[in-house]
Amino acid sequence: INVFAQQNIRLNQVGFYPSSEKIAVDVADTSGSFEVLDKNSSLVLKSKIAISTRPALSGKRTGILDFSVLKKPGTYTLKTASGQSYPFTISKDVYMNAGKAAIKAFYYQRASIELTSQYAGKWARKTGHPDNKVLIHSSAADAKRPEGTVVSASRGWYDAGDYNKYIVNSGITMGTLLSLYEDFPAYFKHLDLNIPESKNQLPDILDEVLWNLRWMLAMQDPNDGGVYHKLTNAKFDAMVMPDKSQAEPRYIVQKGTAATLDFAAVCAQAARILKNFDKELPGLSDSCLNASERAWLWAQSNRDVVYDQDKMNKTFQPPIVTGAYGDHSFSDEFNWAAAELYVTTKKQEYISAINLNADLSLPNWAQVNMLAVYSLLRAGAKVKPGVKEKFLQFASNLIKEADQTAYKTVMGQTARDFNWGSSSNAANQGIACINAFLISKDRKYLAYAQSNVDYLLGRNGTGYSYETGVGSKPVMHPHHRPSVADDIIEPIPGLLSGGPNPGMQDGVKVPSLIPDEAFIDDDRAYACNEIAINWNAPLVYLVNALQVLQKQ
Ligand code: 9MR
Repeated sequence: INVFAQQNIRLNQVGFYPSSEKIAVDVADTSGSFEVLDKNSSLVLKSKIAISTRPALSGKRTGILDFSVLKKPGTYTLKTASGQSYPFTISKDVYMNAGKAAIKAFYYQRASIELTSQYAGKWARKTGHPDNKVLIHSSAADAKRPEGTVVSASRGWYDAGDYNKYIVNSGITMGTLLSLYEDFPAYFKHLDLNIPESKNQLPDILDEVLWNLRWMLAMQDPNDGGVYHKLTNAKFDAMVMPDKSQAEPRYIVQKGTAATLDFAAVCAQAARILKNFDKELPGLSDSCLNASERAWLWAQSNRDVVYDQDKMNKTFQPPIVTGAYGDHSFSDEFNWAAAELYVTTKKQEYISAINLNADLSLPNWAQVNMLAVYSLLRAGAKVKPGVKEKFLQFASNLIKEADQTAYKTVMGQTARDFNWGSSSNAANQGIACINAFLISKDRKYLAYAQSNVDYLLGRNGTGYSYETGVGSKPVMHPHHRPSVADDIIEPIPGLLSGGPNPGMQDGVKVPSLIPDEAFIDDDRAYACNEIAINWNAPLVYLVNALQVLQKQ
């Protein structure tokens, strides 16, 4: 098979549910017909290629192949004048593996634990970063915890391709995973991820989340309730395995308003979920709520403590030059923390603290209003009048021109979708569609959510599946220290590459500056091919939610 011709047909390289919409895109053919062949190469369907309503960001139109009428489970390929596609499957459990792998990726990101072959297979590795003796950095020092105080803050997930642990980015990540659990608890009751805790009474996804929650709890200053911004090396490590970078001292830096409120939100949400597991985890739910309310109080009297790393480095030693996650506006973090605290405690003071008058936008590490919206919607339409209507308006805008685009996806309606971590925009758009479906029961939103799964797994401007280990042409060289340093050909599976970003902030030249094609599968290219927990979490949500909903 001619691999170049295979790549002309862009499609979800995993496949489709029997009932879902089935679209592929031919970037070389815009007319004529296409064939669907079964695994014996027998013709099962022949139909016309339609030309896309709008050109792609490249300026070219594409051919749209719609074979939604095909519902019979099996393995197939598509054939056009320009080539033959990778094989794909139609089955009722089609995203089971992709969904589980994306959650399991968090296990591979665990700090402070050895990954044994029983759970990690060929990606077994030694313990990295025990983090039981980290130092209070000068920026975080006070009378009770002077500079150099030794603190234990073990566990947690590595943020991304690097080995540092950042509260702000953990916040949105945890909120997304906990929301997935809250939206579909029955599905997770028996989902086995083959992690060390799989045999206990807790759903595996919660066991995984607990690994990070316990670290987060250790990042709260016990003396005043404020939460430190991050636990980090002074500089990024070389591309080495976790156990090889442990000689570097690790620091806990300055407290901040964003970190404290994100922490408050996560702990409040965790508190209400863990209440159902008080027998298995005595007291943890109460501890979480207590931690959350103390954090909230700290933020009430520290409403505007920015984490400005450059400014910090002018005063404090040693300079810290790892990821900044420096947010400057906190109204959204106040909203999110207040919403989670309200849903958990039903105390009036929290609902009164929520102000969602600003325009809604998709969530990212610096903008978390939408996480407040999701939790308020889940709690019921009456909780905050107007929020439901406002969100449905947002959702209907979000999908407005998706059908006209060259790839027929919600993703990529504008070039602005392609910034650092663009794959997470696709996944978060998909989550918004899922939420729109959950509250409206309008199935068109499921089809739009599906369109972005298709985007992530191959129906896109590069032809890559952005989830490692999934599909026929997955990314193979993500900027991810263990995947680079472990001498194993395949990267760790289930990780989401950041995706196209013409910014080239890493200095690595991408082959094209067309926004949706500005990508290179190169492990030096951290601005387009790193992985990160806040990108993986929405992938986890989207793929697993569809797995639940499309079966119904
Ligand atoms: O995802 C972050 C992106 O929005 C920022 O533009 C970028 C530059 O500040 O940083 C990204 O986050 C990185 C973090 O700072 C350090 N760990 C790796 C993260 C993903 O690249």
